[in-house]
Parts: sequence; structure tokens; C-alpha cells
Amino acid sequence: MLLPSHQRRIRNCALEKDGDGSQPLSHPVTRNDSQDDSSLGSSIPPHPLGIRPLGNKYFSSGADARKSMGALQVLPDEMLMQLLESLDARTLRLFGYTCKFLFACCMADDIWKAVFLESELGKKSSFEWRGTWRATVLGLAAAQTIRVDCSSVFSDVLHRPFVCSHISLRHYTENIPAANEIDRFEDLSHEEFAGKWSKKPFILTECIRAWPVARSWTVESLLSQYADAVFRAEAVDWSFATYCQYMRNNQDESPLYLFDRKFAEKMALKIGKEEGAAYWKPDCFGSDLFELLGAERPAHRWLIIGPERSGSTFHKDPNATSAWNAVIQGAKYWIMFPPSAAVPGVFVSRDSSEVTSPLSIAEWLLEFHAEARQLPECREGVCKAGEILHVPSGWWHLVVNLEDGIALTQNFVPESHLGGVLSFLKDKAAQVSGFERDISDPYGLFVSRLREERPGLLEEGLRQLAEKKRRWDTVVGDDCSGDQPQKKSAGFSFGFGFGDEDDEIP
Ligand SMILES: O=C(O)CCC(=O)C(=O)O
Ligand SMILES: [Fe+2]
Repeated sequence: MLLPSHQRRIRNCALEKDGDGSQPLSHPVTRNDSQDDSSLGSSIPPHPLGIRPLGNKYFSSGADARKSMGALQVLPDEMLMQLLESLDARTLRLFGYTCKFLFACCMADDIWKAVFLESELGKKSSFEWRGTWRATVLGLAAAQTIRVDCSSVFSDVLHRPFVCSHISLRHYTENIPAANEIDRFEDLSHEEFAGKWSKKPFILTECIRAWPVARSWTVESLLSQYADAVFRAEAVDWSFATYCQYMRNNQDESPLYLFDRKFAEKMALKIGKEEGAAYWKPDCFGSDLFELLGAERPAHRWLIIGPERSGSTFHKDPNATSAWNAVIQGAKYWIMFPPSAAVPGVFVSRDSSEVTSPLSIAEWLLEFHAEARQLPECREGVCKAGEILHVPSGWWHLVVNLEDGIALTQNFVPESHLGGVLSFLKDKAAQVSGFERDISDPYGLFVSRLREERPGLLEEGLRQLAEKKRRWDTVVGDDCSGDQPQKKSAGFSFGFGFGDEDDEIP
């Protein structure tokens, strides 16, 4: 719980109308500070409506807006918010005008995001973004947005998202302990990668400097060239012009992240070492065994664009693949853990099919970063524009953009991880992802292509697979009825990497 550390006098900002006759307050107010910001490494500005964390209630002798809610007082804030999620736009707006507490609840922009996604507007690729989901749904200009003084509203449920969208990222991403620093090289040869580095994260600082896109792409230059191209950003398909409006002016705790796998077609890009190519695969990573699948390979490359604070919560990459992630503009903070690590705040079901972690990157940073950083397996680094980072198969990673940025990423199967990928495809079939629906047996398909093109390598991969199974059966007995090797102590399983020093099987 956040408690006040000191008193501060603030003045309510200028107040405008919502365009529907509701009268805002316009007098200055004195109130307690909104929270203890010492743990956040920077000061969190006052909530624009004056909403305060629940803990402040116990230090306040003033009014408590909750008491004017009538019978609804019996509902906890979480339940009230759930109730509001079922309202349509008009009802939600009007319900907010019944009392101050409900006004504060009905202004929560996450609810309006859900309303937007359900609405006709949510199906459009181009529209006017107005700074918040509420203003966009209601078609309100900034000057029409109502601002009522809610300094008598005490609620962590309402205040917490505001804190999360204003924490200082630098507090978490600077002063990386030397022992945690991800290794950095100018470049690596494929021999060095295959011999020593295919199971460790690293950053290459010079490897992609010759890519034409590394010199020519900025959000601005893409906007001038591809304003009408429609890209996928999580649940929506938006024109790049619309996405840029959103990216430049939103207050979301977890901003929508543009993550598009068809970008090369949409932008008519050539990829590879050919005349006129936009970029190519770095030599360092060597051959990619999923290339044997040709057009039947699972989704493997993405254009990633997002504002500061956007990013990816903890996950492992699909199908036990490795990946590289090249920053074209901006800078990304990475925090990574080897496959067998128990990552603080990340809970994985026994068959590893479900990962539960805090809802947002900011929440994880607030609650778990300090503990995670203490772990000896923790690796951290900032990958800047012009640099590329290697994500080894099975490694956990959380990534956050420190500035507005563009990145290109590609997933691949290096020879050293063939066993792990075969194992994943065979034994975790339900978790295999990214293949077209009509490919019913990805494992069988991959094995048959390897048998045709790389029989020696297949033999070695299958040998590793059998050895792994034998070792597993020795440890747990062979009564696991098809369940896969799992990390017993930490209570979760993962795609195992053969011969990995992080291998969890003794
Ligand atoms: O750039 C990012 O947000 C990281 C992307 C990532 O981890 C992925 O594509 O798997
Ligand atoms: Fe990833």
C-alpha cells in the first residue's frame, strides 16, 4: 500500500467541460501528497483528477467520496470496476455523473479501451485518435474533457494504473550491476557463435550498421512512406498514420505495441543479401534450420514499433527457437534469465503451457525488479539503435522501450539447439505455435525435411532427444505418462536445451 511521506500543496489544473453540461470544479485544493515515491526513484505527478491512494484515507480528515455512493458502497472497488465493464458507452458516461466516486471509476481509461474495441470504431483502421480511449470513443476534443476534483476519492484500484504509467524507467534500467551486464562485442564470427555463444545472450554493436534500414528508418520517415499501410498492433489493425497519432499521445500503462509479421509484404521490402535489400540476416547466427520448411515454416520475423514504456512482458520465444532483435531507432532495456531460472513474479503451470505474471511491465518493475536483479543468473542490458541482441532458446526475457522506437526481430533454429526444438515440437505439441492451421504435424514435417536435407544432423538431434528422455526417466521413473521433463523444484517446466549448462536435469 502506498502511504503519504510528506505533505504537498497542489493546485487543481485548469478545468474544462465535457461538452455535456456537467459542471467541473475550479477551485484550488489542498491535499496530502498522493504517494510515497521514494521506492520509485522519481516523483510521480499528482493524479490529474486528484485521486489518491487508499492509504491516504487514514490520514485525511476531509470528505470521503465513497460514502456518497448509496447502496453501491458495499462493493469493493475491484467489483465496481468489473460491473462498469459491462456498460455501454452512453451508460458508462452517464453513470459517471451520479457521484464523485463513480465519476472517478467511470473515467478509468482501461474500461474505455474495452468499449472502443467492442465499438464500430474499433473495427476501423483509420480514425482520429484523441489522446485517451474515452475521448476517442466519445469524439471529444481535449478542451471538452471534463476534470472534476476527485481529491476525496481514495482508491488503489484507480490510482495504481496512474502510478504504473508514470514510474521512472531509468530507475530500473540504469546502474546495472557489472556481474549482470549482457556481454557486448562489435561482432562475432559464426564459429565463435556456434562454439561458445549460442546458449548465452549478447549484444553486437557493429553487426547491423551496414543495413540500409539502419540508416534510413525513423518513425518519421516510415510515416512519410507508409502512412496508409495497415499494421497489426495487438488486437487492432491500424494504419501507420493512426498508430503514430496514438504512439505520440497516449497515457496507457501498457501502450499498444505494433508487432507485425507481414510487414515485408506490406512494405514491399526485399530481405537478404540481394540487390536493393532493406536488411539481411547477420552471418554470425549461421544457418537457420527452419529454413528447410520453406513456406511452411512458422511465423519468424516481425517489425516492432512502440512508444516509450511499450514492450514485452516475461516470456520465452515460441517453439524453443532462438532470436535476434535489432534496434533501428530508440533503445530497449532487456532483463533475461536462463531456461531453468525461477523468475520472481512469473509463475508457470506444471506443463509450462500457462505463464502468469503481473499484468504490466511497470507492475513487474515495481514489485519484482529489485529481487530479480539480485539473482546470480540475472542478465541485463540496454540495446541501442544500431545494435542487435541475441536471445538464446528457452531464455526468459522482459523488454521495455526506453524511447519511441523501431526494431526488427527474427526467430531461428541454430544447429546447437536442434535437439531442444525437436523435443519441443514432439513433446509439447499443444504449445507449438505460429504454423499455418493446415500443418497438422510440425514435428513430422521438420523431421522429414531434415532427413532429406541434413540426415547426419537429424541423427544427432534424435540421439540427444533419446538421451534426454533416458536421463529424465532415470530421475523421475517412467510413470509420467507422456508428461514432459519439468523443473521440479521451481514448479515449472520449459523447452529444454540439450547440453545446456543451464540444463535442469541432473
Ligand atoms: O522488442 C521487443 O519488445 C521484444 C520482442 C520479443 O521478445 C519477441 O519478439 O519475442
Ligand atoms: Fe521474445
